[in-house]
Amino acid sequence: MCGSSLQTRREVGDTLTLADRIKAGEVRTVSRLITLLENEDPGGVAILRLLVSNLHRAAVIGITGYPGAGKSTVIAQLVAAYRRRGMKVGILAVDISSPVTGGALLGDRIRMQEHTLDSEVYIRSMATRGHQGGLAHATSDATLVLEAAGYEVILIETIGVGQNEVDVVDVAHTVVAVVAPGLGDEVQAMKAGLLEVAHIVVVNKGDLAGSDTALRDLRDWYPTVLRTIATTGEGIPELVAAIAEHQRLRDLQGSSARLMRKGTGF
Ligand SMILES: Nc1nc2c(ncn2[C@@H]2O[C@H](COP(=O)(O)OP(=O)(O)O)[C@@H](O)[C@H]2O)c(=O)[nH]1
Ligand SMILES: [Mg+2]
Repeated sequence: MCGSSLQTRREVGDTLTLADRIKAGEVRTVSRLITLLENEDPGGVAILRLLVSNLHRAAVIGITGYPGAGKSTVIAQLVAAYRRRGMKVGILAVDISSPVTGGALLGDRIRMQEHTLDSEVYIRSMATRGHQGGLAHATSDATLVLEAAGYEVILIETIGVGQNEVDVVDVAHTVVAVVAPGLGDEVQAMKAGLLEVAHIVVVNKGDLAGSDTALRDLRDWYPTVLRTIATTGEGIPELVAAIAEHQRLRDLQGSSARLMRKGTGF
């Protein structure tokens, strides 16, 4: 009896210590907790419960699109832009193709290289052995961990195919769909799917032939369509501004919804 209550006390103590380490932004503990949550570990869930009571408000931005559209390159540019503003940035790469080919992840590492030595940038590829939808769940949990650790911007990279990905999109406040010219059929397919949930559409590879046509075509369908050349950074300030504007409108809507609820006594 006595032994087990001691044990429990020690476990509670561990939980508190780990939670404090996360709040202090200790990167190793952040990684350890995300792994526990990927494995649906009850101890990890207990720590997360402690953390969510006191969250910072991070901007959570989903970057979706087909492989090769330039998501990672756009993200590397966004990271640079947010770092110039002194913000702490977390990146979650939810790339279901990576465990199969390994290639996408390697490519991402190369594109993110300049940021990997920056202690204010956290990069993690997500994996889960859990049930269907587990990836979306683990990503949502990881977002909370990063918020608790003081990350101010969280970028989630996903491939825009499959139900799992659309679930991940639910985690993000602002969803940016990245398309590239020359992927004509895929743009058509995306119109019926992921583009529907996107708040901002980016035609990347604006230096390639066909980008004008893609822009014109998409502007018939979506209010916010931007052109970027992620390899040079062209169009990135406009994308940062569009994301900020979307978050501002969303926050306004959120507070007016709260006011309405107050007004009607709910
Ligand atoms: N020409 C051109 N190539 C680009 C641009 N953005 C990315 N790329 C290239 O497209 C390839 C795929 O980019 P990546 O960011 O890995 O795409 P992801 O699979 O969507 O993450 C890489 O070789 C990039 O260098 C761009 O604006 N113009
Ligand atoms: Mg990528």
